[in-house]
Amino acid sequence: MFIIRKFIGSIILFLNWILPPRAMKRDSDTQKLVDSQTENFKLYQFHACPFCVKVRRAMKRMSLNIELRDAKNNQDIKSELVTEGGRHKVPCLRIENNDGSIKWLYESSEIVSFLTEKFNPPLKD
Ligand SMILES: N[C@@H](CCC(=O)N[C@@H](CS)C(=O)NCC(=O)O)C(=O)O
Repeated sequence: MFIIRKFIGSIILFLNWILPPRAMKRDSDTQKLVDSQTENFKLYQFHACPFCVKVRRAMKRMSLNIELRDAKNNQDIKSELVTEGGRHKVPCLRIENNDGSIKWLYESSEIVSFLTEKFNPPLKD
């Protein structure tokens, strides 16, 4: 099972590498503003997890510079995720709000929707 997972993970990483998403371009002031907004976000993730690759690709598409935290190999980060977030499940986006409150957002689709709504909302008529 471990070997199969490792094999699938490697294929996903390889496909991700040969088919990188196109990053959106913003003018530098807008990108700085976006960077300041994502400064308080941290993505807890595993390098070869397909759901994490999905979120990282969405981040790349939207040119979001969000700190990645390795919850597989780094024991401190892993226990932070479990004790503060509540579950050892990745991906998980740690969102620190301006008032200091913290939200731990699990589920890749939820994370992608949250980021898309905030940084790449669909055009309205
Ligand atoms: N439905 C979840 C699935 C996430 C998931 O299954 N993540 C796996 C890694 S690929 C995980 O965190 N497993 C916990 C563990 O290995 O301890 C999502 O879309 O985010």
